[in-house]
Amino acid sequence: MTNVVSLPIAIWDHPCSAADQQHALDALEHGSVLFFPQLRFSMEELEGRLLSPTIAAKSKNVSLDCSSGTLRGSSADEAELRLLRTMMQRFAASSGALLSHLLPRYKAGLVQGRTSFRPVEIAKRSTSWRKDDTRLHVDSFPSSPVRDKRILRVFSNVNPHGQSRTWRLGESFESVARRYLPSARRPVWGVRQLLRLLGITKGRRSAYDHFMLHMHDRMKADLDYQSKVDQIVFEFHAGSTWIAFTDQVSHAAMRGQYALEQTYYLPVTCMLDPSQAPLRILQRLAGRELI
Ligand SMILES: O=C(O)CCC(=O)C(=O)O
Ligand SMILES: [Fe+2]
Repeated sequence: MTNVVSLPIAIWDHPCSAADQQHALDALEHGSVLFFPQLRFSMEELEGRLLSPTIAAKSKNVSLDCSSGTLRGSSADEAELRLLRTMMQRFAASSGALLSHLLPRYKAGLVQGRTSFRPVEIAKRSTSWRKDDTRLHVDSFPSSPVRDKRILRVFSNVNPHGQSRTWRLGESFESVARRYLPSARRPVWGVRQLLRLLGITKGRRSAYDHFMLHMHDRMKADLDYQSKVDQIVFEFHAGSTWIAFTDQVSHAAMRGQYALEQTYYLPVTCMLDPSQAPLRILQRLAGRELI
């Protein structure tokens, strides 16, 4: 079962003890969620006007590509867009500072992905079952293959009314894999090359990506599994932060409004113990390379 491991860190850009670093690395790589009950992301007074679901056009979140400054998914006016960009860049920088102090081992390999702001109440969103994050799943994105990389995400609940963000956390990655891998078909020859040529995937979808998508979909489609599998409910209170390898941790976001999230990609080879990576676990179970 997925554990939640708390750490008493309260400042984003502050040295961490060697003991905290070791504890954090170990917990994350073994599939726990790292929880920082006292690590609040503070918003400036002016940024209060961003706390409205209408900031996010029709999508569930606004996303920022920090390298180009491109914001997607917002219908805000110019002044609000500037505020939004500044706030999200500040969150991206804060999450980067936290990771560099807490997980220095990863520093050389981490690649920054998108930053997202999630101003819409999860429980009120309507989506297809495949995009429904209220169902337990491991992260895998159809258009963004990761191949030999992990997905590491930093979340912060910035709800101004004291509302928690409620997640369910399910069984270990290996248990999920043992359950759903046997029913997976091998990728059909040529299809992955075609997806890439047509620009449907950004880069080549590896066999690993193919099996991860299969698991993501089968978990979400299996309502019996959703209700019966061993799981816990965890409330991330307003003003708290958490980190997880979301390609490994079985998670579902049930309720909550106003969160920030920063995605990072980490090469499996940068892990202290790469044998814990979903890629290596699936390769072991499949008895072959999946890259
Ligand atoms: O917004 C959240 O709290 C998490 C949703 C989710 O499953 C994800 O972003 O992977
Ligand atoms: Fe997810």
